[in-house]
Amino acid sequence: MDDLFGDTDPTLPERDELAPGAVLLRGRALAAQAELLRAVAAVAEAAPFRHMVTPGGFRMSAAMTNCGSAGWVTDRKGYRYAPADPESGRPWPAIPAVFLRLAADAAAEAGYPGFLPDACLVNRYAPGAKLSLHQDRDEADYDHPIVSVSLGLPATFQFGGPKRADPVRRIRLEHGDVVAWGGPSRLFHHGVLTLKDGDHPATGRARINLTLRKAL
Ligand code: MD3
Ligand code: FE
Repeated sequence: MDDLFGDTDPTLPERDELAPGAVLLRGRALAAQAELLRAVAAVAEAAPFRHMVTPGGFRMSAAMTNCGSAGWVTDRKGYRYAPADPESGRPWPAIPAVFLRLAADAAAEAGYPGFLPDACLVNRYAPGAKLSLHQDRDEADYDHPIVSVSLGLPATFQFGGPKRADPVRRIRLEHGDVVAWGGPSRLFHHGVLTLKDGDHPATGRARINLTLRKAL
């Protein structure tokens, strides 16, 4: 089923160190995919996906929501972690146990034992959406890794270096792939190229990405 769609190419290694500290665990989320997607739907019921605006006034093409004691937000005032959803004024929903379990297991497998995230940004890409090259630096302590989980349509991920002008590699992230980004790679530039159209059995015409973080 997954291979008919091109997920989990058996010729690719299941553990791949992309750069020092960045470990791709192919297919690591497949076993929990149904539970993960149900949990995403429950989070989005409490805190609906929305298109946020950058400080420069651009609407982001990926729709976003959060769970955890803090959620990443952007508006005309800047980028930050906020304890409540600015749309509702209510605290973000709790991080589902299945997210925490997968993040801790994957982080440990990648060499980061004891990872306990307090924030999870959930990105939803429709065909045509992208995420420009950026660094994740709104967190308090860069010694903690970030764990990302990709579900649904495949994406071409761009992975650069510590400087914006560093050369970028292109990496395909598929349904079920989990990556732990820590150590030297924690502050590397990265982005997602414009999502190609497709229809995935698990998500339809969408890609969902979870990024689990220790923000506070
Ligand atoms: C490398 N999300 O939410 S996940 C983001 O696919 C973000 O939605 C992308 O970049 C997405 O900030 C990429 C892979 C990822 C996440 C965090 C990283 C790569 C990273 C942090 C440091 C280095
Ligand atoms: Fe990022």
